[in-house]
Amino acid sequence: METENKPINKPIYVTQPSLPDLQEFLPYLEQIWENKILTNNGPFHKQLEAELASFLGVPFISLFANGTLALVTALQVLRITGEVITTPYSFVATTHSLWWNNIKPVFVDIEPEFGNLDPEKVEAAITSKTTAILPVHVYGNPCKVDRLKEIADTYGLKLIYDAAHCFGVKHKGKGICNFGDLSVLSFHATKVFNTMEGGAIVCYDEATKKRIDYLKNFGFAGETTIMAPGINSKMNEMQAALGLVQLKHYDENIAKRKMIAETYRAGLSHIKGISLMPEPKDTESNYAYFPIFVDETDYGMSRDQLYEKLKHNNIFGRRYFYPLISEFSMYKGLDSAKPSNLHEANKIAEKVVCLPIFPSLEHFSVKLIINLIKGK
Ligand code: T4K
Repeated sequence: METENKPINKPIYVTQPSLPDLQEFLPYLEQIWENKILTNNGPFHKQLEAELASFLGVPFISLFANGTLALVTALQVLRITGEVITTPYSFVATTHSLWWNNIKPVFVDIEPEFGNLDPEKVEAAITSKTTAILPVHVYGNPCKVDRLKEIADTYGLKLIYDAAHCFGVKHKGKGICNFGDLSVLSFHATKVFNTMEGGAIVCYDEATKKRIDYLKNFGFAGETTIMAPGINSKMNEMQAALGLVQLKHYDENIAKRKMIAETYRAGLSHIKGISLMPEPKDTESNYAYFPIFVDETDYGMSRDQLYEKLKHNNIFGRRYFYPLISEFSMYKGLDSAKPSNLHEANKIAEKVVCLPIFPSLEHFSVKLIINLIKGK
């Protein structure tokens, strides 16, 4: 009990990257120094693609320097143009990937339970220019994948999932990246599986995998053929080597995250004015984020007041995702960005705080955070 009230002297951030023991990584570095292959589909890159495809239970995966470039490329590989339906409740990179491809984002509201794009509102936003839907499995909670597929199939639209939050998540007995036409992952430092920076596109056939590989390497399709003005978004050998070591520790890290999530859930479930997202059905989670939602009237303190109180106590939660993407100046002028079109998204963006969750977060810190929220 004593430890639970110990003040926190060092800041605790929303996350802290997991890293393996340096000794475990050094032999990989020695091998890179030895063979002098630093990038361009080197041996560790190939090995990580093979290991990840098997680990995630997906047919093909192409590694990237980061998730944002993977999103930009995913849209290009399917030749997406015109208008794309997407969610405002995400990290800006989701919509920026459309902007970089000169595609008009059309924001559709979210469903309140998990904060994901509401399929029932998608059809009303489809026009003759719509070519694709770009939903996000936000916080790692699966979208309504069957309904979204049904809509995409009916209207002849492509379905590209921003799966940046859901590395390792399983849904309905299979890897979450098996839904849609493509899925895009992020291996950023803040993610459950990190290669410092990194990302990937998951696809289902060899021809698409080849085109993705061309696009991330300037468009080279052989020594003298350029198939499109591709970019340089390749993952390098150091990142890939780190990924190979990180993968060995994935299960133990997720087990630690799960324990933290369970402690939060038990400690925060019955506080008036604080609500939690339910645990998604038919899903093996990765416990990437732990969002809570503050109702000012019932809790007696606004979300921002709680956020500041936590900060004052060295706890640096984050308001993911506030402001909504639709509120940023480059998107605000769009018709679909109007708050009246995005009622649920606006509501939860005003209430959310994501609490610290990462494998090395100590039990006493979790208890202290719970007690601070309880007002003890
Ligand atoms: N789609 C979605 C849905 C995404 O969430 C993201 C990225 C993307 C696409 C794009 O993928 P990438 O291109 O990034 O691969 C962070 C991340 O930078 C971003 O990757 C992530 N989403 C987003 C949700 O969160 P910030 O601005 O909150 O990061 P930052 O630097 O403030 O980090 C948060 C906390 O983590 C820090 O307060 C301290 C801790 N931290 C962070 C870093 C980078 C560390 O302890 N060590 C570190 O190295 O955006």
